[in-house]
Amino acid sequence: MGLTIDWATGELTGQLVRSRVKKLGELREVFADQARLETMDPETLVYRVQVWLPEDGNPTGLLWGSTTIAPGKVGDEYFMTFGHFHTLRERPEIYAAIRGEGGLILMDENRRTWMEPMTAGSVHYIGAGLAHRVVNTGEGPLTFVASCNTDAGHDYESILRHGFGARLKEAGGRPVLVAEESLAGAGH
Ligand code: S6P
Ligand code: ZN
Repeated sequence: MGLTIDWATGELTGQLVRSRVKKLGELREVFADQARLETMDPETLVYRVQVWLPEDGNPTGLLWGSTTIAPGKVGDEYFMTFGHFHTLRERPEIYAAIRGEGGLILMDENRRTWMEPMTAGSVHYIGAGLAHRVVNTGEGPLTFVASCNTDAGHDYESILRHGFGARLKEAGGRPVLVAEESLAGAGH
């Protein structure tokens, strides 16, 4: 089908592959430390997404994607994806990490939030109705592949408004999932 993946880097090649990048300036709302963000270059590349979409006209076809998140932090919060629910909440997704170290943050509609560690070879089933975001806690790039139905859609608006229920931050040299409630209590 004219699509290849380089398993070392996650790079997709093929005529139907579309690529997009997210820079720090487009992710202002998702990081907690706004003062620190102001001191950083908004052109900093945080992640790159490649998606292959089939052309079979099947409304519930399957897409194949690859995302690479650069290493980095805004203050003590690691670089991460924007995160989203699927517009069609019943649509699940599968992620599989191919390099790097990090965490998949999952959140249900009641804002209950938890994390699954990601490392080369870990496979993650994102059940229906769960918001998902990936965080790079390592020294190098974190890459994962993804597949879900092409009609799933992205609901970024809910994340923009309410965020996730917890953040992955560095504390004492290691990643710690910190509940937003306690952040609010601390005056953030
Ligand atoms: C699509 C899938 C991924 C993400 C990508 C970037 O359903 O979950 O391809 O789009 O990892 O994340 P985000 O939150 O910016 O779409
Ligand atoms: Zn998704």
